[in-house]
Amino acid sequence: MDSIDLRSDTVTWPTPEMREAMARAEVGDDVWGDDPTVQRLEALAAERMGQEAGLFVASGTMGNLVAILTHCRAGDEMIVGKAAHTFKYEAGGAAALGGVHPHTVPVAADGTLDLDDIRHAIRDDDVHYPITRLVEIENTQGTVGGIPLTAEYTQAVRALCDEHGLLLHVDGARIWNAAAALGVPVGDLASPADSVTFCLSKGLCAPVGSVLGGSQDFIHRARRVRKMLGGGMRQAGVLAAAGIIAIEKMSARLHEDHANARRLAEGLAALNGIELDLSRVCTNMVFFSLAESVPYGAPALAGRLEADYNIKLDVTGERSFRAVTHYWITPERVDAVLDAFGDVL
Ligand code: TLP
Repeated sequence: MDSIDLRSDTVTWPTPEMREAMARAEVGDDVWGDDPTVQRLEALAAERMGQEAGLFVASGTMGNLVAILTHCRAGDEMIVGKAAHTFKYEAGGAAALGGVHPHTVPVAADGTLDLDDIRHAIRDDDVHYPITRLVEIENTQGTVGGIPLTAEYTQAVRALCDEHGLLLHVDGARIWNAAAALGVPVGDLASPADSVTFCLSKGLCAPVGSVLGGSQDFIHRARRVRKMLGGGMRQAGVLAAAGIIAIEKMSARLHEDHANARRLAEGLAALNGIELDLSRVCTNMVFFSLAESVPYGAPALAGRLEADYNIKLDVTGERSFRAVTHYWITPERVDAVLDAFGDVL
């Protein structure tokens, strides 16, 4: 990767080992249930998540949508964070394709949905109301800083769902980052849920795909929904082969991305003109902004860094940025970014 691309961990290229495994992958028609590599990936993912079964899907967005459509019927309601990816960035798919009504509650600075807010959002049985069916939480919570949600919090939401007969979905796009940051097995964060999605194609470096986990019965029903959405793939083993390496090898190195995020954050925080709260850097995301003293905005600075230094950043507002570290961002590249910021500011 020539550029220093910090826009997201979705930009990661597959590793040489993945490309090798993809070339050698044993394949079959997965819609017929014939692809042994997809089956291996689904079983491995389910085992690590502490779920009974897994389903390989094309993306995190598809995994969340398949989960919601499998759990809910049109007219049901899902309680979800106002800042959740599913609510903000999935093209309204749950409402458009499933008739599922999102009931949003605030996301706290620590990435959690307040339990009382969830409790108050749960509807009584009244003809005026939709039927509350599902609660969704996001781990790590991306928009508030890539903050990991603990196993204790996840258990508390589980208990609340049980009290009210509700289902729990975890959008665990970066749940492996959460597990690495908290130092717990990923199953501790994923197994309390009725369903969980995680992405192979973000920090884990696979080129395509996510896995949805849940009970045997849930995955059986989800498989039909995936087909309905056009997501039944054929010789998908070439993709699943990279996913197996993502889980077995790449999940074990995410702490390096977190250390690089901290290195970047500490370096940026020390520069005049940058405002950054170091206490919020927990995983592989660094959010920061330009101080009032800087006479230009984020788009101009990002343009300059790209044109002159081949550095790409995610501009999140007039004066704000997100930088995401990943496999292709080494400590040397972090230092090159800090030098470039030092020159430009
Ligand atoms: N997030 C992307 C963008 O869409 C914002 C990113 O660069 O962070 N859940 C969460 C928490 C996500 O952050 C994302 C992608 C998804 C789901 C969707 O995954 P994909 O892109 O595979 O559909």
